[in-house]
Amino acid sequence: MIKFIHTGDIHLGLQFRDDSFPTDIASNRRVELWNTFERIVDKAIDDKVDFLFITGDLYEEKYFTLGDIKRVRDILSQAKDINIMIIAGNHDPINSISLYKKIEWSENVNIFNTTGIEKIEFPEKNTCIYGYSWDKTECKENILDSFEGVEEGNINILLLHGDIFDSESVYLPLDKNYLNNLGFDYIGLGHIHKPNIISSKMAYCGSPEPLHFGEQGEHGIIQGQIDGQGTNIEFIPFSNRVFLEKTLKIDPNYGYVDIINEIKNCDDEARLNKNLYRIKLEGILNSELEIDIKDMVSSLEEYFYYIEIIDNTVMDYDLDSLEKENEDNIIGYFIKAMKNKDLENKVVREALYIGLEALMKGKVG
Ligand SMILES: [Mn+2]
Repeated sequence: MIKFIHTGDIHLGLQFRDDSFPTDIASNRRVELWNTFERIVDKAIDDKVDFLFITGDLYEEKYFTLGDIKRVRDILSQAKDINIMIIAGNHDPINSISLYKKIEWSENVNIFNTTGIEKIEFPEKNTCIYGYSWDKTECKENILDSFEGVEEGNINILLLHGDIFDSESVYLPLDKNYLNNLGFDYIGLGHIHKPNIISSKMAYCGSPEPLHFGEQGEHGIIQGQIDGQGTNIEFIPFSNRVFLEKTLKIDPNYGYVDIINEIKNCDDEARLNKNLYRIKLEGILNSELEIDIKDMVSSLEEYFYYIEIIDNTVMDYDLDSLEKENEDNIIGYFIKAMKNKDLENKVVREALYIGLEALMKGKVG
């Protein structure tokens, strides 16, 4: 029987500069990547697992320093009884100039480092681990072409950093059914940041800490066990924070305070203080309300660890006077035309507001 933890796509060193984050949130996030990486290694030690798999993109080559890779080495060396198996991904490819090659690793760390699939054997555990490391930032080769198959009687595990969802991907396209039929007891995948259990024997671990609003919901690690009965894998939420996007529907009866309250009540207090929120406001705004999104964010900041607001609302209009004021221009014609449709119909009414919004902006601009 063997026990393992599967992680990957940690992206240590990521700067979070592309996001709208203020510097304190960005630097916290960088620290949190390191802390979560350490927590994963600590969990592997506490759970006395046999293997820790890291399936690519452990770090961001672009930003990583020799000091950083030594820090990785020191963290991993503490798990001296755990076989740590690392494949390189497209963000941390292993080649002659790679940081992976600049230092001496402790004996428990195994970094896959040949072209093609490499096999590392653990006879005392009756286990063979196969892996493929990237040596460049794009890869379309069929690396499994020359694969000769697994040895029956062993526990066989394959580690790959690639894409099973897009056969045209330049990030190592993989065929799920083909992989399934290779006879592995577990295939640990990296590259896709959303955790995804593909089958009882194959999973994307996902990034343990989500990296931006494109990576919403729970993130964590895969924990597994393989014995005579077969393979058992489970996703364990492990991230310090999650990214959440919420859409709030505003109607013309809402005042400023109503909107603020609605946003404050979008989740419970403890979660607001912990997670990162993107609030999208939609619907029709009372024409007397003047919303300054910056002010609104400032007044909400004490309730949120991080909040950003996207305003997609449209203004409510006094249609009759607006029509009168614009009888001879396109705004007036548009209102007249829309009034001939059913304005009680929600879709028609929204189309009217969106159209008016665009026309009024054109008028002002
Ligand atoms: Mn990645």
